[in-house]
Parts: sequence; structure tokens; C-alpha cells
Amino acid sequence: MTTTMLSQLFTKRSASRLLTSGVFLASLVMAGGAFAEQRSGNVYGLPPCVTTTGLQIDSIIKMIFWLTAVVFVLTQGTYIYYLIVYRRRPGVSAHYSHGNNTLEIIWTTAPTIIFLALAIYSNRVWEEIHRPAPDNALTIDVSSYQFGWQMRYPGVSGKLAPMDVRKITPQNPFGTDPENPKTAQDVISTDLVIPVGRPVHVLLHARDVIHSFYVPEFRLYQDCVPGRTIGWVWFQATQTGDFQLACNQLCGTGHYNMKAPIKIVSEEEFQKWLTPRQQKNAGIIPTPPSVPVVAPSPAKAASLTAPVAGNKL
Ligand SMILES: [Cu+2]
Repeated sequence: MTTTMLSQLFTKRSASRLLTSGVFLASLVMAGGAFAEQRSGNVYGLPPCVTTTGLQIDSIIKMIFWLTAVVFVLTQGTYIYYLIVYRRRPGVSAHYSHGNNTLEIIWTTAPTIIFLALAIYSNRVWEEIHRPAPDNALTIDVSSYQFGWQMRYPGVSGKLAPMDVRKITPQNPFGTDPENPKTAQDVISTDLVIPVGRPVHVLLHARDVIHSFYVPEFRLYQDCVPGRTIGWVWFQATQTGDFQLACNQLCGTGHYNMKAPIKIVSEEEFQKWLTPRQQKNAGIIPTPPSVPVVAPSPAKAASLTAPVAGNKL
């Protein structure tokens, strides 16, 4: 690059543009920091993925990302190469091209094939995600409202009390039948506790306005619509951990604070959490331990503390 070209590049106007771009980039970096505070994992990449269907979505995202990256480098590289090699030079006259049919056919056909292949593959993943929940799925009623979430788990019967969206009122937020004995047995929670490795089927409801069930780590985003039961959503967690359910539809002044903790736990821990609540609602009083606690005799106590052959720590 010659000195004249450099001086042309850095005029007053371009300097101010550079400054604006710098401020914009700095804002992006700061916004990234704020984002990182809320989400675990890589700030500039995707958050960790903890569901089986999420992994399938990630495979599409990664495929599209790398395809786009390759095309970007190829096209922009060619563009920059031509800009430099065929720049305006004294004594060199311009060459006028009238197109090339072979090239036109190639760069029209290639993207068409790529887009069709991506559409077919994406559609296959979409169908797999939207198939009905497996029979062993745990069904949870997720109810959204301004500005919070409530979950309803099945009681001791293992089945949720039936509900009707038309019966949802402030006094009956889940739209269940008060006369049905299962209604009192349902377990209500403000946390979404789910067992790892088991399919979870969520029935999404909204009591007032449109909300959205949004968990980036599940790669899941589905609106909850008043007067409707959204029943297609199910997922299976692949690892334990604490996450956050956040509303992703601007639903009012308290929208920013409309969140609920998600706890993915082992099946054993899940039963430890759910069973006492089910028993309490069913009026079952926990029975005392059947084996009485008796202090061992001195001889027995000595045998208990003696090292056992073959036991190695
Ligand atoms: Cu909201």
C-alpha cells in the first residue's frame, strides 16, 4: 500500500467511523461480560447442552457454522485478492467481463444443493424432536403467569389430576377439578426438579398473557399461550446440574424477573424430593423405621470395628 493510499484511507471521516466502530465493539464485549454473568460456559459460543435433542440441534448449528465459515473465507479471500491484484494502476487499462455461463451454473447449483441438503436434514431432526413423548416420560404441568412459574407434579397415583384451560382462574390457577381427589394429591413446586436420564414431558400453560418456556441449555424455546395446552414438548437430560428457566416473551413490567430454578438430579435424589411431598398431600403419615436402634454389646462392637480380611480401602 502506498503512502497516498494510506492517507486517503485515514481521512477525518474514516477516523470518526473507526471510533464509532470501536465504541460499538467495546459495547459488544461489555454485553458479553453481562451475558457471561448469567450463563455458564463459553461466553462467545453456545452454552453447555444437557439434553439429547439439544445435541441434535447443536449438530445442525455446527454444520451450518462451518459451512458458512468456509464460504465466507473463500468468497472474501477471492474478493480481497481481486481488489489487490486488479487495483487501479497507471498505464493498465480496465478489462470488461461479460459473464461466464459455466461459472454462473456452478455457483447457482452448488448453494441450491447445499440448502436442499440442510433443509432435508433439519426437517428429519425436527420430526424426531416432535415425536410423541415416550411412555415412561414423567409428565409435569408448567404454569406461567405474570411474573413467575409454578410446576404441578403427579401425586401418589402417578397421574396428574385432569385440567381444563377454561377453568383457569386466579382461585384455580391450574384449572383442575376441586372435586377430583387427585387434585389435592398433586405436588406443587416453584422449582423445576427433574431426574437425569428419564424423558420429561411438560404441558405448558399460561394464565394471563403469552409467556415463553426458555432454557438455552436444553436448546428449547416454546411459547405458553393462554387458553391452550402446549403438549408436544419433551426432553431428556443428559447430566445433573442447576440451570434457570426464564421467560422469553416480553410479558410486562416484571418480565425481567420471571425465572425459576431448574435442578437436574439423579433418579434417587428425585424420588427423595418427590415421594415425601406426594405422601404428605395424600395424608400418609411416614412410618417409623421398622428396625429398632439398639446399642451393640461390647463384644459385638469390637467385632464391628475389627478389620475384615480382604477389605482394602
Ligand atoms: Cu415474560
